[in-house]
Amino acid sequence: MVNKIPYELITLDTAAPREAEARILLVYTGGTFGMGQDSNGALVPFDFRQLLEKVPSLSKFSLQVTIVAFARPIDSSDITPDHWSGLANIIHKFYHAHDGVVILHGTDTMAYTASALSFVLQGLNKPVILTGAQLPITAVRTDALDNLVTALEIAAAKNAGGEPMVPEVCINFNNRLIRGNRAQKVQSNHFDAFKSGNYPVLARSGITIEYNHAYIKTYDPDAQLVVDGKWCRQVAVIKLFPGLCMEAVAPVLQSPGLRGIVLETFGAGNIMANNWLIKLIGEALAREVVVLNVSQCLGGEVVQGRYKASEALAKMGVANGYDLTTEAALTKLMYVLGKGKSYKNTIQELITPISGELTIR
Ligand code: ASN
Repeated sequence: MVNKIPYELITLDTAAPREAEARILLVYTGGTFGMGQDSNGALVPFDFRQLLEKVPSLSKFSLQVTIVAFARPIDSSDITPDHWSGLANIIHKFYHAHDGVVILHGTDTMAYTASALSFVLQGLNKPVILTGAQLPITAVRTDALDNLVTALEIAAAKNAGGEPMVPEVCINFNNRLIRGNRAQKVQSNHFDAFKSGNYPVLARSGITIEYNHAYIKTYDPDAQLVVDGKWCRQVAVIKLFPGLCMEAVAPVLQSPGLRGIVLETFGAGNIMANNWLIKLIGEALAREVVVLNVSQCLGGEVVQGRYKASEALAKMGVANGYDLTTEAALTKLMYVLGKGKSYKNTIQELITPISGELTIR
């Protein structure tokens, strides 16, 4: 991967002159979290050199924090696969010298980035915790402080044997720790922005942080971090709805460069018994376009063949997306197609869990 994002490096030692209990890499990408008001009251990115001033409680931690702040912080609507690669490269570069990573990211596309990182960071055995905020750090009622402080504590947490408590990519938000590739943004107004419809919460933070150990990825001391992703961008999402017309989807399904489609179906994977749509999907499959079936429901899974309305998809060779979120399905499709494997192997890899993103019952 070649993607490099210009950034500023800032170090913060809240433990000095003692030795820090943990070394954390804190990557600031942008989003609402880091906004401050300029003299005219306009929201502008806040200067991370002032982090300790804005969050004095950080000095109670015994941490050595390396801050990598994007030179040009972005709203997460502007995140691209190049940023996923850039983030993965930054994590790889600083990995060995740190115990955990916290990424400050806008909430709008955080679930996509968390999913993408969970695939591209193969052999990860340290925490990578994404967080952000619904209100800027400078706002009186901000959720930024709680989210950041808890994310740092989780990224630094070790069990009695000295192993990282959560060696995987997660989102920490509003006192809940969620597996990154199971998360979806469900709220744009309230603090409770993320949900995981198909996988239990990995930790809840209240007076203490209670970890749900049975559902957290097991630590592998021998794992070696490898970052090797290329993203295939010739993909699309088609969301079914009653009344969907051929003029709207035919140009997508017939597009010559198309390599993959995430088909957001009804309920347990159902589609209308519509000849033109089934025919178009069949023609795309014949051109070796991968079609991955996920449900529009927040909870539950696709079971192709449970209803008559999904039988045709199974017979045609549409891949069963089980309980994948659309965010995880799309980023997985981009990641797996990017490897350039055969059609058969690509489909096999898509329906096999890579980092806990789907459950096969
Ligand atoms: N538009 C912002 C972003 O995703 C929203 C937020 O961070 N709360 O960058």
